[in-house]
Amino acid sequence: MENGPSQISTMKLFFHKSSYGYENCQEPDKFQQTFRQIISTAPKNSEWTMFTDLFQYEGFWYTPNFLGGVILAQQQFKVQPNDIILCSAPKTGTTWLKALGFAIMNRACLDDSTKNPLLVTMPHECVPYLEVDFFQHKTTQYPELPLLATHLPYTSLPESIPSLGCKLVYICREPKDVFVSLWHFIGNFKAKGNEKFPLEKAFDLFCQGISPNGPYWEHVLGYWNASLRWPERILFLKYEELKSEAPLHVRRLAEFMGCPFSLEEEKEGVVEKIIDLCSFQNLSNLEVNKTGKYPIFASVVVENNKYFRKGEVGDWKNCFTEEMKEHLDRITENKLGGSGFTFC
Ligand code: PAP
Repeated sequence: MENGPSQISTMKLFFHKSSYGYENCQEPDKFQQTFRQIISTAPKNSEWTMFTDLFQYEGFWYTPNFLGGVILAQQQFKVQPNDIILCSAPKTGTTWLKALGFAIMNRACLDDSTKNPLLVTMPHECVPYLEVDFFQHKTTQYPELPLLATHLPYTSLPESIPSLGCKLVYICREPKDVFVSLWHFIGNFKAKGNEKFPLEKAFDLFCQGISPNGPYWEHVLGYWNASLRWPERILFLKYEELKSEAPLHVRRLAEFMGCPFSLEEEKEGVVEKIIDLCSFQNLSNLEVNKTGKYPIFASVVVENNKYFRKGEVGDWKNCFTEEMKEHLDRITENKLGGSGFTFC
């Protein structure tokens, strides 16, 4: 299936064709055995007290739920050749990228009515996570949409993704803002003793690379290096650039996804309409995102508004000391220096 504009003109929403379902797990015993074995031997960290323990697998840290999803996805998940995967580390712009990807692909049927999914559905429910939804046999609302998302690092993606040469879009964000966003987000979960998790402790763990799907820098580097090697297959976006030059990057995104804007669409202002539709201002004020809830896992239900906090660049300035700034910048320099990559 091509993802071209001709299909968009059919006025049908795209639906994802991949089958989800633990019931589709061909070898549940194999999965259970591997999962148990990894959990019992993997390095463990119990310091993020509002989460369950984090386990290290293939160099990255996961909660048990996510770890189960990673293993099952690696064992079972088969993408379709034309699927496009939206990749990111947590808190780097995933919700925004999902909204934009979904809007670009379905732009012919996005109006102001309740038929427009983005006005009535949280972006996370429009584009499923391969390591979350597959694992839990959630039925996606859009089963034929050729769009998926993942927080997995490049080196842990299910084999079928690189081998089929699927297109990947990666979004990253400046690490200080990622950390602050993460710290606020985890503050929504009750820490042991009901106290807010101390900023300094969270900072220390993040700097050590111990954070969900961390180390953050290695996550970025994996996709960055892959994007240098396969530029036609991996589009690399930066949150800050998307903020400052949205039209440019939304056009890049549409072109990369195989559905560039036509001259007619350009004249009609479709690019701007998509940007407005997916803006923080618009999405965060929708009823669904103010009052709805997103069940990531059966045991982890998050209010949608927690995914729309401030959406700003540079919020770290409101809670970092000069020493914290220098420390985090030094880590970034040490880890990324020489890679050719710089954050904005
Ligand atoms: P996730 O990994 O848990 O899905 P993710 O969407 O990647 O989170 O990141 C959430 C951040 O994106 C929040 O940043 P903040 O804490 O600094 O405010 C959130 O506000 C921001 N965000 C969500 N939607 C948008 C949007 N439409 N435009 C810009 N930023 C957004």
